[in-house]
Amino acid sequence: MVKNIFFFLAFLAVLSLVCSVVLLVYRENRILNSIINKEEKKKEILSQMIKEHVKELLEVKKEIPKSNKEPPRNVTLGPCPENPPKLVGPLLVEFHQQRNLDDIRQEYGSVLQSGGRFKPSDCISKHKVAIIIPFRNRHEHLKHWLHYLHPILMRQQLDYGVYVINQDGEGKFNRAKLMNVGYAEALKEYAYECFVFSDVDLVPMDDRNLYRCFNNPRHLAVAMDKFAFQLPYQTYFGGVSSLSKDKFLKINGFPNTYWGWGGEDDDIFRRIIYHGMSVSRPDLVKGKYKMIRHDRDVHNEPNPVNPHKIQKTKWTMDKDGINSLKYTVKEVMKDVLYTLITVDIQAPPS
Ligand SMILES: [Mn+2]
Repeated sequence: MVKNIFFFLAFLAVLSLVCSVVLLVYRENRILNSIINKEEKKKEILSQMIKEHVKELLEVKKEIPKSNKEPPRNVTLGPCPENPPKLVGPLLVEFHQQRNLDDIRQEYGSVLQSGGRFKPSDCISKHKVAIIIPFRNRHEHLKHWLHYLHPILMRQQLDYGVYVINQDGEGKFNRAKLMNVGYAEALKEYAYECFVFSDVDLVPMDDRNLYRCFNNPRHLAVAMDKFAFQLPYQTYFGGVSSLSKDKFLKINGFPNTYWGWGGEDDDIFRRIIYHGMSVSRPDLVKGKYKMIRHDRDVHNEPNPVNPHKIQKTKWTMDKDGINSLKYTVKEVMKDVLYTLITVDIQAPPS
């Protein structure tokens, strides 16, 4: 009897041992299986993610040439960065080669809108800039200017338009009055907030010289080759300058009464100082300019009256300016590279 009980107990012990071993092995297996399963799921998710990413990349790659020209309408663009990322710094500028308008149209026409208008395609520019060029009979210079300036202004990510203000007739030339006309005419087309006034024969030699407006009126052409890359005198404001719309209005625009060559830029400098502002400038490296060599134009002789006129700027500036501007538009011509506005500014005969 005792022997039987002992055998039974022994049997039970062996049975429970076997059971627990079986259970243990089963549990281990399950844990192992679940680990293996998890790993496989992870692998699957990862490979799915990689597949989708590659698909995305391929799609983006396909879209690039399209988005350069015309971004999809439903995509909201962000603001352009404060510092344009594609500037290259010093530029090679030369005027020996004859330029052909058709070549320049071929090169930049596809990214411009009629009238020499441009907006970056990949971001919203906060610089709405009208470039104003006083002009008469300088078509060769204009070709060089367009050839060099369009790509620079594009790299600077400006929302810009080019306005060539052509003085009609053979009377005395008036640079400052033409610039006033440019201001008024450009504003009829678009809500420009900044105005860059440039002579047609001046090309910047560094694209870091930004054609935009700053807190103060800005003189850009600080280091011209014809002045040995130096400022000719401390109050010089000639060649290329920029003023925001409100600063331009604050000084009542430019004088209308400087006929012939000289003095108007000094008058503008005085207007700025008399209105409590100062002039900002780039440094002499970024502010380098190359001027196209030329003889003095006919009907633009130095006017001996002008040097005396600037002595009176303080008393004349509030009545001679944008508030007294009178002119007649004769013709507006839209080229893809620029807008040409021919105006009668009631010039005295020369
Ligand atoms: Mn010149």
